[in-house]
Amino acid sequence: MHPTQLEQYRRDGFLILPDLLSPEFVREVCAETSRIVAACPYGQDQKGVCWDRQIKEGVVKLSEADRELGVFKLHHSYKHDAYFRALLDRMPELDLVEELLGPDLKAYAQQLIMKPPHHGQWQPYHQDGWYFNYTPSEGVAVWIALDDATVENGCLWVIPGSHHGPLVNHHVPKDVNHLNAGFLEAEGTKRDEGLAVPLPAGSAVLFHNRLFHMSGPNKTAFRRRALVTHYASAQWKPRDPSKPCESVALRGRSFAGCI
Ligand SMILES: O=C(O)CCC(=O)C(=O)O
Repeated sequence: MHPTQLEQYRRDGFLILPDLLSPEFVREVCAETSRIVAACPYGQDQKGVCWDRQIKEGVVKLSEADRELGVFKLHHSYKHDAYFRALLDRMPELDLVEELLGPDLKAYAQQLIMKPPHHGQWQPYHQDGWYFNYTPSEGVAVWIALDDATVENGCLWVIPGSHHGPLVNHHVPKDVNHLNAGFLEAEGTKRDEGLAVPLPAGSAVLFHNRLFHMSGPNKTAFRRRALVTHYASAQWKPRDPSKPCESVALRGRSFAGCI
């Protein structure tokens, strides 16, 4: 990592990584995603395939040809699928992440987030560290656009520098219908603040896990997909040892009593 990139990451809490994935790599990940969704019964959450709440509640009905547009997330597909497990070791950001987190590196989460055309939901401002059962909250996410991500189709928004503050409480927003499970809003954030991070397919944003970030609704006729991998140090401890704490060792050592 260039010293100016490191300085920028420390100051702003995020860093743009242009052209991180080649167009071939992007196509491959999208094809593997289609394979997984095709094997999942319509509207039934299974093996990490999470259907949009509007599909499950029948608010939106899709034809068989469009079924893939009803899934909003593949969650931890590495647990269920050899391709996605192997993908964790192939991610091109690993060297950069190792520079930030040290040589004992774990993947803490793997998500493929899809915002369907027209009905793709808004995801409120949140801090990923609030969801994650490890301390210190110094983890890193790498969010890679698999389609061109624009303001219109729901790109990421960030509040630069917000990672300098602590983790705050999150709650279910009361004024939003059909929000997907787990979409919480960080207290004290305003919905009209922040900086949009539009990215062409294959480019990425790396960000700190206390950075407030959100994504808007998809108002276009085209979906917006992103591959997000979250990283932590194998030396960190579970925040609540009584709760499950799953992670995958990628590099270096593992430690007893740690994540
Ligand atoms: O891709 C999105 O729409 C939101 C992603 C996000 O907030 C996250 O990965 O924590």
